[in-house]
Amino acid sequence: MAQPRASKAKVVDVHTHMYPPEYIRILESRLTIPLVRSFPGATDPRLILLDAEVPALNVALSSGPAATPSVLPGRPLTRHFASLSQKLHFMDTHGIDISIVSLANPWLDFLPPATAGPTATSINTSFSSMCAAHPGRLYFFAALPLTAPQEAILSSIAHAAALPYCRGVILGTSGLGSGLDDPLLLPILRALATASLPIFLHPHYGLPNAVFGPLAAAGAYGHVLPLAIGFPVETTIAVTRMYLAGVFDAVPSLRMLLAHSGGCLPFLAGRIESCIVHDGHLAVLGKTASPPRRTVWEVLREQVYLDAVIYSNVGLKAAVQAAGEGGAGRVMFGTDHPFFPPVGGGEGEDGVWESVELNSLAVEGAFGAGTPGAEGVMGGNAVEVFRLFGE
Ligand code: 5CU
Ligand code: ZN
Repeated sequence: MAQPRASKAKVVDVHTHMYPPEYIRILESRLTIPLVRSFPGATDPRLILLDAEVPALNVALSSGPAATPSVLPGRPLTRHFASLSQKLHFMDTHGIDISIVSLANPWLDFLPPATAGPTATSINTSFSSMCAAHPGRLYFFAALPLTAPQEAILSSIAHAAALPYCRGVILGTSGLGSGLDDPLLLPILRALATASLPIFLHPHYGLPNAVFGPLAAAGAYGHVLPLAIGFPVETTIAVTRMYLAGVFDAVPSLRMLLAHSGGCLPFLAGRIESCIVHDGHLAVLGKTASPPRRTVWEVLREQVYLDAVIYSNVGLKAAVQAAGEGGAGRVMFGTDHPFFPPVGGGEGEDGVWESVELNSLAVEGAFGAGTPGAEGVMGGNAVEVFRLFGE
């Protein structure tokens, strides 16, 4: 991909994150994950987010305040995470016309109930101001204070819906603490659907560290298992639980954009559907349901969009097929910036990122460069679905 493009079709990044400076200050003040820590000898402070990074954090902390740990925990907190000018530079470098920016994980999930509401207001207002400073180039998905009482969450939704550049909300899979199939979450999901705010569903919690084994805990496999396997499996389980609990039927106007092309859903939807049909209890419920039970495939095609952050045309084709006839219209390009920078950091971060190229090449590989399908996935679909018409 990269500049300059002959085509006038818009390129839109629907999966791109920032931490506004006030959020970084919260992370700097914390003693448990998520947190930001500086270590002697390291160029950037370290951003430590995931449970899988706790063993390395503990080793680093036990080496003492003056010592450089042999393995630095987490990832560098580069200038890309909080800087708006860096986001715009990244967009320009990669030929991205419009970004729908979202707070990165773990959002406000860890905040005490009393501070979650005001923090959501402050963060969403910051995103709104960033967008207003670059009209037509930036929109955002708002963060919700899910640990706060229900009234505070509902007021936060109303606040977000009234912000002119807000195009949805970003949510993790924990819901109010018991997942997205929790009946107590239904009023929140209904409020989002009524406000026409789609959910961008994004993983964070992954799988328990024990699943990955002792070598992973000792750092031998880096971040590969939690990010490449834990994240997509988390998304798959969360959405399947919603489906099994009937959430999509209870809130039929709810729309969701799933990160990383829906995790394993495009590949596993057939097996999920077959397991339902062959499960005595669910099969009976399905046959007597009125209106008739929609299949997993139908829900995917009616209420779900998928991003194209999958890094290969094999995965991308599966996503497009899972999205059904005309499925290319439900799949949208993203970068996951500022995660996955070029290895080595420094000046390289100002150039073209391999992680972005892999995703744009996957779109070209799946559809052919410059075809209507490719242009839709690269931006046209997002313009329509998220109404990115420049207001
Ligand atoms: O590299 C990572 O850990 C991440 C992350 O935490 N969140 C994300 O969106 N992408 C990559
Ligand atoms: Zn992401």
